[in-house]
Amino acid sequence: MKNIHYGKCFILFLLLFGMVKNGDASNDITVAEGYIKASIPGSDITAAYMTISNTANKAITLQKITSTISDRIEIHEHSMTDGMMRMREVGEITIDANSEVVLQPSGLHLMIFSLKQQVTEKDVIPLTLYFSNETKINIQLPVYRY
Ligand SMILES: [Cu+2]
Repeated sequence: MKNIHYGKCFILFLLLFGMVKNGDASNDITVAEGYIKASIPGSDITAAYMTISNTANKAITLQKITSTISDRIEIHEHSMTDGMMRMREVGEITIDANSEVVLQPSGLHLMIFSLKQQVTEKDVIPLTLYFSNETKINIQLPVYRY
């Protein structure tokens, strides 16, 4: 009877361990609520949004993004200049210690240029995010309609 109990505990331990391992490469960084906007027919650009959380006690910086659908992904920010909504490239995004940064329409976003394929609903798009703590995180983003 006791042995069965321990066996269950061991399986639970394996499951939990597996979940934590999935959260790699950096357990300090998690990405949630990510999605990509479906590309407009005839256009070869789109944007990706997500929430990046940093549970480390130091700031971590997102430095580079790669994907199979594009060789050029930039970090952009929308801002109001002279009453006009403008976009500009920002080299990186710093996520402060124990905080999160939200990438969203009209704010920070990942700009995806020169799409190699039309991005449509039901697609799942892989992105790799490279961080300053020498880790990279692979994510799979759903596509929502523009
Ligand atoms: Cu942009």
